[in-house]
Amino acid sequence: MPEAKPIKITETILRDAHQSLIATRMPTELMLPIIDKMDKVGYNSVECWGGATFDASLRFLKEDPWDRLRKLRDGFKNTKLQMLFRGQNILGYRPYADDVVDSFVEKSIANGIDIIRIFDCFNDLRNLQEAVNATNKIKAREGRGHAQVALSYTLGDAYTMEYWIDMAKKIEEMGADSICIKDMAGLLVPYKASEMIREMKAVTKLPIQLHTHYTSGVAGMTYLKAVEAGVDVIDCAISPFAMGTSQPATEVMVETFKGTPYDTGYDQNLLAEIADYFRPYRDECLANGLLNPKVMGVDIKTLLYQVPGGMLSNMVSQLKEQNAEDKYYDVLKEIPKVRKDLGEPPLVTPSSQIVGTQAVFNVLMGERYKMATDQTKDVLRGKYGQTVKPMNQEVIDKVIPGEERITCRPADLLSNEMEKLESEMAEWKQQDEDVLSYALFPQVAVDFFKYRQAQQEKVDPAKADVKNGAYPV
Ligand SMILES: [Mn+2]
Repeated sequence: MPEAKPIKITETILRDAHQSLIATRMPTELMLPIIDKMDKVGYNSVECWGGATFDASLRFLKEDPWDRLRKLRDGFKNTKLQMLFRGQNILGYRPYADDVVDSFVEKSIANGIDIIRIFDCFNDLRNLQEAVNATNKIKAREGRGHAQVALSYTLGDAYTMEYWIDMAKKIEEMGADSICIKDMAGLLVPYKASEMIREMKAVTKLPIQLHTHYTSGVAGMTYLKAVEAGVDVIDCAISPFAMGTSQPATEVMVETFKGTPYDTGYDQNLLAEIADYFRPYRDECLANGLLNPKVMGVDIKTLLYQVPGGMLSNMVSQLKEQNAEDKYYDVLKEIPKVRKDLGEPPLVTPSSQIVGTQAVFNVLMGERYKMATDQTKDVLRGKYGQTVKPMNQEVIDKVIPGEERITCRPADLLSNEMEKLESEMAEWKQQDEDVLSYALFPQVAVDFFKYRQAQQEKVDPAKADVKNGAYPV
């Protein structure tokens, strides 16, 4: 038996679990009553914030995501809080200037985040450096803040074991505190995980965390092999919101390693109480349709098409809108071709949406790239960064003929934005953080600000004369 090495768990119930299963709709008031108990488990961290939680809070729940974060911080006295951060895209869908990245990192930590998991949809490390630097600056100043760099795991000709090992070395060199292998579509199979962790451990001293989804049905076995190979932390979800398109269940992993050198030491009775708390909410979500039993099973197509679940559901709704649901399999076949044309990037926000939408266009228009989205054009221009493989020259010539392409770090060409953003939204500003909400989701944030103001003035926003800025009192 190897020497004792308790495995650590990041609990995802407050972020990825409900993002993956119920479209990120869990409200703050449902989270708060269970925080006390969650705080006693001894989790490595609780993941609770990211792009989708931020967007859904403002858009659908009419909540201030910053306020949620502060409330969670208040409640979690002993547990680290973790967030997901899209590199230079922050929590949004386009590259931002460095001053916005710096400000967002600073405010995230100031409002309660400890660990920032930073990824880029192209694995272009230049797009991660500013966020890592910003985190390290705060860590040096205040002793809080941990920059975790995540590699978006994917399959393809370019993604050899040498590629991943080389990336691990570079992540250590760039000043990160830990590495995450982020397998958003559940593509990492058990023996591959074993090999990858072993080889990474041989080249880096940084702790390695593994994040996967149960979509393809292998996740539990993948964790088992990864733990045996020396992984330090695994991402799990408490059982009522585990499995399917979410993570392996926390209690199952805790039980798996009990009495072994990897024993987490977590209290199963305490975990059972936490599960008891979330189970009625799961039942409620099943009853009202928010939780679709379809996402709870094994979807082996994910291994065939390598398309993350969220991207598939987006695609289906785009086809529905066009009354073209019969084109589903044509689009599925087009996706890997578009991905190749665009330099074979991983499929994760925002590249997943860009590739998916372009594939839908290519099929519906009856001619490939007859129409290209602005985002496809920007990818071809190099504005999202460098892909691991070159992009298709024929497609470049057809979509952006004669245009100059960017080869530098894209944010080097962006001038500071904070001042301009603030001046655009000044009338709504009640806290510095509002400028950042506006930066990420301009329209959605303003709608929320109007709602917030109406609430504060006790006005029914439905009756407000938004157009003329007049509110009946
Ligand atoms: Mn995930």
